[in-house]
Amino acid sequence: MQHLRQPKSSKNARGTVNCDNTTMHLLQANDFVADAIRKEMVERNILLINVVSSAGSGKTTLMQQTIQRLADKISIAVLVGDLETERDADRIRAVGGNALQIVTGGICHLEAQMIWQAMKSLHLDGVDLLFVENVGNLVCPASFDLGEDYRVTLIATTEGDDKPKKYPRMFLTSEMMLVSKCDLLPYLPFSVEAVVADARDINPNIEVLTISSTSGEGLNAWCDWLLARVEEKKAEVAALA
Ligand SMILES: Nc1nc2c(ncn2[C@@H]2O[C@H](COP(=O)(O)OP(=O)(O)O)[C@@H](O)[C@H]2O)c(=O)[nH]1
Ligand SMILES: [Mg+2]
Repeated sequence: MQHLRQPKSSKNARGTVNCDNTTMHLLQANDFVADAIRKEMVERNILLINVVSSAGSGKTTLMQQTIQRLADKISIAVLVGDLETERDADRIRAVGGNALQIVTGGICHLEAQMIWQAMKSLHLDGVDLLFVENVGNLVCPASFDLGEDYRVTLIATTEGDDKPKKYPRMFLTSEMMLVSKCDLLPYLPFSVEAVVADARDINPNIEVLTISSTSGEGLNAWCDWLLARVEEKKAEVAALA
């Protein structure tokens, strides 16, 4: 089942090895807490999705749109990580979302321990879907399993279509790639075909949706995907009982 699969940190990008050094021990400790989160999410019957991307790709805007579109169908909570400020949590609360900000104080990614602590301060009773909006970059967050069921990577049309091959681990460890800001495609030298081909060369199983939080394109498909995953998780949890 999805939530019992191998930790993300055990997946290597092609042509790399894990060295038994300090970083490796840190990741092992992280995976230990990530497993505890996974178990808690099963007990609470909550789907956990880790949303990652470069800074400014449209994660918070997508969280806002998703909460508004699914408000009458499922209960969503958001943990959002940034180096400083509570701005993103404020934006999510402004559209009626249940959000808590994790201020990392300079750390470039979220770790499972941070999620574990923050979860205890978030009202999770009755929540169906917990989003983690990770700190914006395609590097460090790739290595830290947060106990998520799914990892979703946004790649904005404004970033250039060469990113999957440059930051392979993020695409290797993601189940879904959202090509965001597709409303800007007419103005940019960005090939959706090329970015999908590169991402699938790294991870043949990665699902892809092209979306725009501005025009609304692709958001119905995104919301349908989320609802299907929530239902799937509930069925898996029910089968365990
Ligand atoms: N044109 C366009 N702009 C977008 C879209 N989604 C977000 N933005 C803008 O991109 C900027 C960064 O968005 P934000 O959601 O804060 O990105 P985050 O840093 O990944 O959370 C903001 O100015 C948004 O208004 C989109 O689909 N199309
Ligand atoms: Mg944000």
